[in-house]
Amino acid sequence: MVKITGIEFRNPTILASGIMGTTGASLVRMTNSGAGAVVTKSIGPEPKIGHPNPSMVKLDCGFLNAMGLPNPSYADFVNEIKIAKEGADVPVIASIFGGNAEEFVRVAEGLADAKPDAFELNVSCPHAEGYGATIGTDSCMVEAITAAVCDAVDVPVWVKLTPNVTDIKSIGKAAENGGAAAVVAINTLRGMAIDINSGYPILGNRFGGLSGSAVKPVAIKCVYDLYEALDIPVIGVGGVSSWEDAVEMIMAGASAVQIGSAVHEGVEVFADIATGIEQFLQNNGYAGVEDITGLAHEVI
Ligand code: RRO
Repeated sequence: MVKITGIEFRNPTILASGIMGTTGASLVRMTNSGAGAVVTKSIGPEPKIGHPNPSMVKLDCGFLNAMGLPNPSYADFVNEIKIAKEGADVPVIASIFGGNAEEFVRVAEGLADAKPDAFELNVSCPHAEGYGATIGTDSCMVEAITAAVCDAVDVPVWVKLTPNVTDIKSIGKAAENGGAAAVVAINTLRGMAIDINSGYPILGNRFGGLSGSAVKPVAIKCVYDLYEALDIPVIGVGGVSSWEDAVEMIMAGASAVQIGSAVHEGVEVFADIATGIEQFLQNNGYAGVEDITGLAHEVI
């Protein structure tokens, strides 16, 4: 059991936004597979089809995606969160996006009826002009949006950060100053793949966001830096596919880990990782995840 931002989780594994989070039923399936909490696909103010196909490509080192924030809008999605809340015995977190503070607030208020346990503000999609790609690199906007949503809702607000910046600590500080209860790091790292036979970039959007094992060291460093800079919890995400990866992320400073790309290998990943962490803690005489959160900072 872990408690973060006042919410109790049966284990420190959380389904990351974007994977298996487009319906209430798929969110419930993830909780039945052992996830300690689930985060929805990011939901915005208007229906959005997303970028043209191909919108996802599998690489040796992970996935590149440019889905383009496809979603049915908050008005249509609110019922999916209700279904998830009814069927899930773990916290359900609503990931939301918008182009400005007013849109973020409209989406949060529109979903509040479904009683999500927290909101995760997606200010970090790497390939969505006008949404994450620009917002998440601007500390003033991050602070203003976070403050506006915190004012409008009565549940914890988490802010998901982009690694596509030179100083993630200052963006994390802006989220903290705005009233965020936690930061989540990292969203995907901007990248591209080219088909050498045609010479064309493979993704319909030409570039996208990289996830999976390739980004794990980037995520570890971001979590490490944020843990040092902030007083609020850091939730780690990026390339975690084994309990060893999760322990590494926790030692960097994470209070819990989100799992995204690895879910494509099988939904057992949540139970496997949660059991592995538990056994590691027991074998080494630790009482809980808190005992090893940020441990890497204590080593001289
Ligand atoms: O939908 C997407 O293309 C997407 C989003 Br919203 C995001 O936050 N991160 C990502 O890699 N893709």
